[in-house]
Amino acid sequence: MTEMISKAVVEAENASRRDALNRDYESLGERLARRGIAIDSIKEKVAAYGVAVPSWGVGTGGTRFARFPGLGEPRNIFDKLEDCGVIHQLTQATPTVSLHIPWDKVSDLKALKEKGTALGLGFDAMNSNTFSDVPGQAHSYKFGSLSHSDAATRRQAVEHNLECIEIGKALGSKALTVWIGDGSNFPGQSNFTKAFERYLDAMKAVYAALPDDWRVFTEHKMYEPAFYSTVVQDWGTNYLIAQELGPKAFCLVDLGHHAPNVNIEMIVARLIQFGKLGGFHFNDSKYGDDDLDTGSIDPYRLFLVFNELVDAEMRGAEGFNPAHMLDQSHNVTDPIESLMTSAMEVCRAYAQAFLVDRKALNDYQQSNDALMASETLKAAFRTDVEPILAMARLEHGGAIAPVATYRTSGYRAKVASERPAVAGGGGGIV
Ligand code: LRH
Ligand code: MN
Ligand code: MN
Repeated sequence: MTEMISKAVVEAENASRRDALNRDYESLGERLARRGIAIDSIKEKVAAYGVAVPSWGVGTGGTRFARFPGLGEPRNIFDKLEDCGVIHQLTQATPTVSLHIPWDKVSDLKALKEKGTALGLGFDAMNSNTFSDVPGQAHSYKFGSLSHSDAATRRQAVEHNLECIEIGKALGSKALTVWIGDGSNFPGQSNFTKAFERYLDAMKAVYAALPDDWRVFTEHKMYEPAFYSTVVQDWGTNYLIAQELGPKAFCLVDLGHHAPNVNIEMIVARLIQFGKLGGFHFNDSKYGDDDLDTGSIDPYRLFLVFNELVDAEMRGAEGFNPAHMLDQSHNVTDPIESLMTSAMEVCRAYAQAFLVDRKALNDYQQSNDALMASETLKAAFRTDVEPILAMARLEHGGAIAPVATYRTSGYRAKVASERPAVAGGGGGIV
């Protein structure tokens, strides 16, 4: 096992915080016991939980206006995996990485898999990319991909998805996530029905190539890059796709892909009820698909999503097995710090959702006691579960304080001395 951060640094950092953590854990345990909750059982749930890191998240993002790269930007997929290794080592919450092809240039798959194994990392869902062109590509995706009016372009997009499956097979992945940017910018530009028919046909060809133990996740998004209509624009369309394709097809919910004020937790409940929730792209937003850090804007909404997930987990909802992945873009922070913090926010929401007194909630719902039902959720959300998260990390070799430990380790300065500086520049509109 390759540790990216020296064990001595992690241990020294933990030693300075261990006594305080023990006292905090004991005191929280006592308070939870009064509510009939065994703190160790929540800690075990948290320890067993994992969220995948997006390979595209460890580099500094950008906007269409500009990109301001940080120091030590990863040069290739191997550097990205090392950064993911840091995130998992310190948080013990991110055991897998989700790749994006062809953003990730993968040639030596055996070496890649070995590198992952050495870092204690597996490979989560593969992401295809038919929303941008690569040099030398025969057919452009300017006017769409899987729903393109031209059959050869659709075929090329299908082939790309098949290639992603093949790469994933070699790496041990078990799922393909398909998000397309197809849509239109003008009323009349595209025939809604024909475009969706073409998309379904193309996706059927992708679905037919899925190995038996694989799933395909289709990801909807209301708008962008198309600004008038989008082919896979909402969860209704997404549900239709999953139904049309078959039992291995599920809907992926990216938290940033909904109209403002949409009740995302209710969409999650609906998809669970009808056995079509495939997974998540966690992030946060204020205005649109902002890709802000998970839990940084509306942690209560994240908690309400997890309230639905934990409810389904506890009642053993049939076929319930969603994939959990982060999908965010970091413009002003060190991506490693953002991803560690985000993974911990997801764990926090998960732990808090276990604190909901579900029997009381059910009784308040039955008796239409709206205020107490809401207070029951709030009581769980207001509980500071940090000692549970920190203890779970500590007991599995992680850091009590991941960001502080990371800063002490000097990892960023070290990789900055090895990886050449990347020039910034204008974005797509300059
Ligand atoms: C689209 C999206 C999708 C892509 C990723 C880079 O907005 O959420 O998941 O693959 O961003
Ligand atoms: Mn996404
Ligand atoms: Mn997005």
